[in-house]
Amino acid sequence: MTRPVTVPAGVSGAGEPRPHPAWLPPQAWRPLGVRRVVVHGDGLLVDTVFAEVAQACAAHGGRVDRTGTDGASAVDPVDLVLALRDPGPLPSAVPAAVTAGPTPDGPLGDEGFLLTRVDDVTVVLADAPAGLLYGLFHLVRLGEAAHTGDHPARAHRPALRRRMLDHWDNVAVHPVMGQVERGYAGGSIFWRDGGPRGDRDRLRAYARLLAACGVNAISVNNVNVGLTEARLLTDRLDDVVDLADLLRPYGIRVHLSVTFAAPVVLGGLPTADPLDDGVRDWWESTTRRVYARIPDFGGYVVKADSEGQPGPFSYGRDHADGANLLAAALAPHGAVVHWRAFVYDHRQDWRDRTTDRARAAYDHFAPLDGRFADNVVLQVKFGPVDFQPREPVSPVIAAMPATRVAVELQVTQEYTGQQWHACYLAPWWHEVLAFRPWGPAERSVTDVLADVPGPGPHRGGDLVAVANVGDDPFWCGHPLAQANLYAFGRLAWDPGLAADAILDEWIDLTFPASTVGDPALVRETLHAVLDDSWRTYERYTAPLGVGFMVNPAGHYGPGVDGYEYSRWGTYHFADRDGVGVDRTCATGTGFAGQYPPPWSQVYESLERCPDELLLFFHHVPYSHVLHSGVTVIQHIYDTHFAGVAEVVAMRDRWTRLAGVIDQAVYDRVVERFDEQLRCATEWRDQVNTYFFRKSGVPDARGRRIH
Ligand code: GCW
Repeated sequence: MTRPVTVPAGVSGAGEPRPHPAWLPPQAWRPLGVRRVVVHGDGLLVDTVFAEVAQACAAHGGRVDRTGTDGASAVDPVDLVLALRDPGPLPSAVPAAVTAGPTPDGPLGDEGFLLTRVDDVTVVLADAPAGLLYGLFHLVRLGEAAHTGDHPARAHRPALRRRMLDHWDNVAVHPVMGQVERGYAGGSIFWRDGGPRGDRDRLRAYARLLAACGVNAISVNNVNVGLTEARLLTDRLDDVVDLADLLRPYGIRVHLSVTFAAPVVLGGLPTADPLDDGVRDWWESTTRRVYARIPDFGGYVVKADSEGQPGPFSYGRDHADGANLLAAALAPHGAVVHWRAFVYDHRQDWRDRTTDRARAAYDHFAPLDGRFADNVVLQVKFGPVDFQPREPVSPVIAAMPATRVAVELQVTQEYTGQQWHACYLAPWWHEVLAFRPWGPAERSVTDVLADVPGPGPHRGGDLVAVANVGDDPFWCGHPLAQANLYAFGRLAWDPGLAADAILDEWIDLTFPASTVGDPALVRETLHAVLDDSWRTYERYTAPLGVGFMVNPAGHYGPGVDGYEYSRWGTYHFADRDGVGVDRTCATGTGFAGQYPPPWSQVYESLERCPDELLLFFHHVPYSHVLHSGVTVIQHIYDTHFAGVAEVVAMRDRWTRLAGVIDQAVYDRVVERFDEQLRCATEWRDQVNTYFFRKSGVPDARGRRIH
């Protein structure tokens, strides 16, 4: 049973180091905590709101009361009201002007809230407890501004209904991938050495941080499901119940990654064939048992027929058969299955030029559009290959108008510096979400996910990301990687937010002015370091969208030919004359033709293809002149020298914060910058030398190439 929450007071469980407060330090609560506050309404999440306000007031000298059913309270006068509109009368402290006015732009829904300020009273109204919780965190974000001047009534609602993090955390330590697959922040916050980790304070603190940026769903185990993890669905369900209880007070629903072979490996059935009645019954009864324990369980995440995971192909069935099987078991409970579209041949022969991994998701799934049940969410990686620092947006998003789609981002920095490199990813995600698959006058990716009407059917969907959190004291290894987690939640709530505005929010919360020596310098430095850091990373790594020049052992650092003769389908085809993958319809793999016009034509055309994606779509000679006016080979040299110079500048900028911010944060970032510079230099030298040796073309500016 879930009890009302005890707000984490900053002290962690026995023997555990206290984690960094991230974007909820006590000082961020001060503007709210000095007020006279009334909380009105019932329910678990209203209890959370009350507990949060009470803690803030206890710390900062304010007062809070909860109204009775008659709307009366002991606090009078009142500066702030947080109230559910239903049931019963609103607290008398709500100014008449607020109650009289209509809600701007329609109903508030399950998670929305209305914020206004008149007659010196700030009012947050919601129709459901989650709305009140999000309203509370919005006040924290606004700080003092929430309590000054007049605010015309404004409704706030999330653009996307599910804002979800997938943890690739293993219960049992995997011999190769460890406790967290592609995790760069220590161990798992959920699991340790085969069982629950048991740090309940940290989990509560995590739930709270996530709610404060808008996340409302978590999958708690890796999509590669081992035998131990499979059992979370059955005899290890208690562990999941426990997590659900901890996360629920912050409006977060738990999801599980399950293995498609569960009926065989857990149920002892001879088959997992999706059309078999026994298999269907097994999933239905197993799912019923989950709901008996976790009534608000979110659903399943499935990686099937992918990188060795079992799936419907083994039974001659397709992925609509597979996904619909689980969807049918979940439908009576109002839940969804996130079915991943990351299906490709991971045993490709590098000699085979007819197979193109980029094509695979579309080839598998586009023909199935219209066959998926309403509660299937097809989870598509944002790009066609694999979370590279630069890829075109996946054509699958536009190809499946009759299917719900979730776009999957990667907050964990598998291919973007593994939380040793400062790489603020919000500008990149913003670009992905703003992409208009049908051309500039048509809907964007956000519109597709948010269910904005357009021509043809449309179903709406989710934004999902692979989490970057572990048991590290700074949560993310790199303290500045916290900004990525925060930005993911905020973009999922409001994909229209600008990356630099999100960074400002994060700076204000994480480094409150009262806690740092020189707030203006902190802001200026963090912007200087982070605003362009993704592009800097791109500059010193694989050029012009070609991707996958990483070291195959761990995906960190350069390995230009590391994947060139492998089975993974990620090649750059560099030779003495040129580099890049011909994905045109005219002479290549035809991938460009998977886009609707105008993008199919833009990408097909050597002249029109954007520079940053040139080598993703075309194989060109080193002498090819880019739109920027320089040749491909000179671009490679220039960007690699520039990228490293930028890292030097970032590192130098950071040192200005010595003595200005928290010493531990400062030191950890210094350590990370030293490594980023070492690694970026290695990237520069290996990439430049590689292409100099291949092409024989010297650097026009005569810089040192080894
Ligand atoms: O990017 C790749 C990773 C794998 C991961 C896979 C996936 C969980 O290298 O570690 O497996 O993607 O998304 O399933």
